[in-house]
Parts: sequence; structure tokens; C-alpha cells
Amino acid sequence: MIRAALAAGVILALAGAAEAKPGGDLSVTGAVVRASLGTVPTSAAYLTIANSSGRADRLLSVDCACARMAMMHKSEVKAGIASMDMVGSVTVPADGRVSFSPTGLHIMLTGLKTPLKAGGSVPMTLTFEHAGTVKVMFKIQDIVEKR
Ligand SMILES: [Cu+2]
Repeated sequence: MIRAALAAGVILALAGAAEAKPGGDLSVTGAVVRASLGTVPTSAAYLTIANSSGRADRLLSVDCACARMAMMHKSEVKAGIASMDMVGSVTVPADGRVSFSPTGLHIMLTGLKTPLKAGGSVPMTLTFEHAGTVKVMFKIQDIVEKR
């Protein structure tokens, strides 16, 4: 669906060794979700998560009341064939960031309950291993994804 190069800077399964600490070290920018096309009940969402702490965190799941399912996916091109793979969790490195974009990681929404109209916004809940649940508002935008 989305032709993409490998996203750099994504480190999977990097475990934090420090003890638990309340959240607040994570910040989110550029949270957008693609306006749905007609009655097609799928969309994709993108954001950048920055971690200002010295300990890695992991995004474990995303929930949106707007859709039956929200999954983390990664687009890749292997031997000229575009594919999407499910991603179990995404590490936000210590003092680092991770970006979801049309060329790599994305949040896949399936079973949209109502069309997403450009100009609106929709809340999602992100669940992190250490920071817990974080509510994020995603702006609905017309985003052209290359096929
Ligand atoms: Cu996908």
C-alpha cells in the first residue's frame, strides 16, 4: 500500500534497565491522521515521539475509539515489492525520538466507525511500558500516500 524506504533510527527491543518512574518525559509532535477516502474504512496516522529521559521507553499499543483496530505497522520495500509488517512494540530511545511517517512506521486504523474528515481531530490513547497511557489528539489532514 505504501512504498517506502527503510526507516532509520528505529531500535527495537531495547530494554530499559532503570527502575519505574512516573511519565512526563515523553512529548508528541506532528500527530496527524489521514482523512479517509470516501467510505474506505481504513486510514493511517503519524507522529513523532521524543523522550527527554535517560531511559528508553516502549510504545506497546495504540487505541482509537474511531476504529475497530489500531495497529503499528512498518512499510518496507523488499526486492521491489512493497509490504507492511506488524510491529509488536516501538522503542523510543533514551534522549532520542522515533518518527512515524508515510515512508516507514505508521499507525494503521481499520474498521473506521465514521469517515475522518479533514480539518477535524480525533483522540487516541498510546500505551507505553514506562510512561503508561498518554492521550494524543491527531489532526485529520489530507495526506497523499504514494502507491
Ligand atoms: Cu499499514
